[in-house]
Amino acid sequence: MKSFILILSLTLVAPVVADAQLKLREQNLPNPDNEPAPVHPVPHPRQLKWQETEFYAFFHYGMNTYTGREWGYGNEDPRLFAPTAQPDPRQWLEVAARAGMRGGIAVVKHHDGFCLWPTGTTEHNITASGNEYGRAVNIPADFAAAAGDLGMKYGFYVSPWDRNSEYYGSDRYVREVFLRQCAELAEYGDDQFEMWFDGANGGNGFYGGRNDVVSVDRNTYYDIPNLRDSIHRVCPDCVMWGLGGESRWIGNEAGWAGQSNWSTENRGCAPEGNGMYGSEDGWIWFPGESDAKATDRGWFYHDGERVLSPERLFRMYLETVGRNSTLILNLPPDRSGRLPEATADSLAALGDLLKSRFGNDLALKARVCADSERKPGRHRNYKAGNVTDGSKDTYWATDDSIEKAVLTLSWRQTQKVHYVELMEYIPKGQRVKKFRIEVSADGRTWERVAENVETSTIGYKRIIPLNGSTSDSYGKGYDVRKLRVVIVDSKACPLISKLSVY
Ligand code: FUL
Repeated sequence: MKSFILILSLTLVAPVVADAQLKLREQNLPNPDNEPAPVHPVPHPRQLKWQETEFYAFFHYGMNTYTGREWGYGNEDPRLFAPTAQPDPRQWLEVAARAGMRGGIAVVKHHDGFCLWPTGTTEHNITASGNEYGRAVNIPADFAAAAGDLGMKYGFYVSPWDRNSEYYGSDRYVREVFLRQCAELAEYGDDQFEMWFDGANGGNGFYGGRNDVVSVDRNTYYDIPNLRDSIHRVCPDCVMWGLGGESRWIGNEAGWAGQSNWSTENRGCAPEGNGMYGSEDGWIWFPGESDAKATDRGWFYHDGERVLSPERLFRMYLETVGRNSTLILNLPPDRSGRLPEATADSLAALGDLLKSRFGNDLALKARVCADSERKPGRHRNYKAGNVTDGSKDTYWATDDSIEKAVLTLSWRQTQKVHYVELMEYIPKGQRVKKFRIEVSADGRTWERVAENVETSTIGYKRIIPLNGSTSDSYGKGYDVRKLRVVIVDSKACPLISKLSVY
């Protein structure tokens, strides 16, 4: 009887002990999830969130809207700012949302120095404007409130260059005007996603009546490191664009990024240079943003301007968002403080195009497999199926030694396909250097597609038109039973978080 009780208790206790031992061993393992090592540099979490914004609007509205200029001199009478109706930032953002955008940046001070909020830093602001509509508006407040209601991201453009301020060029301007203006703007919401600092700096201007030419070294003059730290204390997710050093100018204003485009760079704060392409061996994470106009004249509204066609805007989307850049598309409100109807219509049609072309992911009904899968860890696996599971936190990976690999989708029935979209798991760095896409109509023989496209980098997102053209019409598409992505070269084992087919 005694030995029976002993055996029984040993049988009950043994699994508990074994489990505890296993847990202890796991805790001591250096990498229980078998996670791949990062390839540096990697994004800051705020840059990651920012890259996820992808497509957002720019709204150039202010004194220039009423003078017909692009760069005001700084001597404009504040009374010239006289909206013909109550400016309506909510309508601006509604138009953006309809186009499929996830947020917007409102210009609240351009180079002319006129501030669209009641600032304590200068009298050159809306409280001195020409009518009740002008005096009643507070663009940062109204814009932030509308964004909150519509569930959109928001931020502000504040020009460092100020052609109105008498102090421009001295320390006093930086301390008492510019940094304070940024601080005031930060108070309009701690969830801002971007602050935009233009590269245009110094030159001639009114400067409080001095009518002078002032030049500054924009890399040192504005005390950017201090500004960045201070803003981040209040708005932790606010990426400081351009001069701010957290995301870079794409190097043109025509709405395109390089086909090969690294989110890594070697430069510090200077926003120009290798903007379109980034640098493969870059030592900072400095992802590109492409600023482009949706209209055919300036950044600000001009009589007689025309909005670009939805197809042209769709092409811009493919050549920016589809090439590892964000797209900030400018929509200029007119003198009533609203976006003209033609702009709203074209943008709505763009939204429809994006939905009809990218609304039905055919990869979701495909069988997914890979020629190689990384060994799973205790809480994480690296299966091929992770590329279609809808989660941005999972990914397909290979073992460390494998930098060439093939991901294949197969369908029971023939599918009509036009685009392939790929996303790398960038929290661990941008890796892929070369890949190709092949399709099979019969499930046995393979044909390479988009051969004229540089299928080099992927990054946060890459969209490949299978007919190789971003500018042509949508085309007839390809009939396929199977499709494969062949990763040919990568800085380290590739990590793919999403593969979509449209
Ligand atoms: C430029 C500015 O000088 C333009 O006026 C505009 O604001 C554009 C987005 O950036 O550098």
